[in-house]
Amino acid sequence: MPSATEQKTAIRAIGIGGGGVNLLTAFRVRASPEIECIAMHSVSDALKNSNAHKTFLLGVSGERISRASGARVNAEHVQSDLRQILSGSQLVLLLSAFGGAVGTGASPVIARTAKELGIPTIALISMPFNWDGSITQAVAAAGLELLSKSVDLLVVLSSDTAMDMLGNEDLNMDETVTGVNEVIAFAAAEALKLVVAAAPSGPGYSRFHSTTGTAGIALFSTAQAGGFGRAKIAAEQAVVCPLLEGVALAEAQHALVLITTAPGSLTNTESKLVMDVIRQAAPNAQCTFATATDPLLAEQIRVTVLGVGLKRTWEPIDCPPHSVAKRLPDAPFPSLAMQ
Ligand SMILES: Nc1nc2c(ncn2[C@@H]2O[C@H](COP(=O)(O)OP(=O)(O)OP(=O)(O)O)[C@@H](O)[C@H]2O)c(=O)[nH]1
Ligand SMILES: [Mg+2]
Repeated sequence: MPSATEQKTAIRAIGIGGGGVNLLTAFRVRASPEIECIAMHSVSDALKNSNAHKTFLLGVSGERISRASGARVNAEHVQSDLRQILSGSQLVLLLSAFGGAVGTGASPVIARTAKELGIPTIALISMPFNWDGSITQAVAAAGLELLSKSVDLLVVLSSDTAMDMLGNEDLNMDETVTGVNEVIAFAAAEALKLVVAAAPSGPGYSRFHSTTGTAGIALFSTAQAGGFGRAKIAAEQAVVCPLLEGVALAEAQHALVLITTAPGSLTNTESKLVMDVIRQAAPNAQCTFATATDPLLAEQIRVTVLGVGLKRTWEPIDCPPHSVAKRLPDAPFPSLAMQ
């Protein structure tokens, strides 16, 4: 059982499924050491090389499952253990790559368990690469739909957009996915920092819920600039470069903004300039801003935006019942399954 102090401060980051465990590995390296990282998978081998503080087997058999529905049932079987792991958390961050079985199936169960315990929950989900095909995309979209019912903030990122951001077409597949995971892990750490800074009293996260009872999805965007006019340049880049295509900040109901500079370097004129740009880009949004410092930024400024309450639909397709089961486990990144 956590102590009273731990109960008050515990933030838990949970990586679920193969991609989720990889994302958590990249996240832990850059996250604050007080955050407890827990890797979850239904296959024991997939947890062996995780750098998480704790690992948890999502199911009783430790064997591979081929469909999200099976992974969901497995997670339901261990729900009382999940409750124990989650209880006492002040905030939970779920990390997963959707489109497969474990992450897509189990994440909604974990989110629902957190919700039943009254714990504010953020999920940061990467959508499949385009090369994974439309069935995988549809599986991911169905998972998002379910997940959105239980989380307070659902940040969706495109793996392809993250790959484009790497800007290097000569990387091999492993290097590409490692790079993509670093981009996504950076986004996760930054989004968490932003939510904690912008809603310091914690449970105010529920204000992100719309009248439909769900938070919609949130877009993540960030940009950095230095030199003359740095604040305006960074803000203007941040509003046009979300890590998800098909959504626009203009539609956001809330905009959370984090401005980070080296200590003592941010001027009030710069804060105003940044927020002017954000307000213009998201005219209907309620804007909240927070500041943070990072000595490593030197003369640079970073502007990070979460546009909350967006609608994004993914093409519905008829998913043949057996085609998902036939998908090769962990294709196309076999070597990453062990990371
Ligand atoms: N961004 C990112 N995506 C990944 C990674 N590994 C796999 N994916 C993609 O994420 C989707 C789901 O894959 P996994 O996370 O391995 O799926 P899973 O939840 O472990 O479920 P199964 O492998 O089907 O048991 C697929 O579309 C993969 O292409 C990763 O390390 N990072
Ligand atoms: Mg997998």
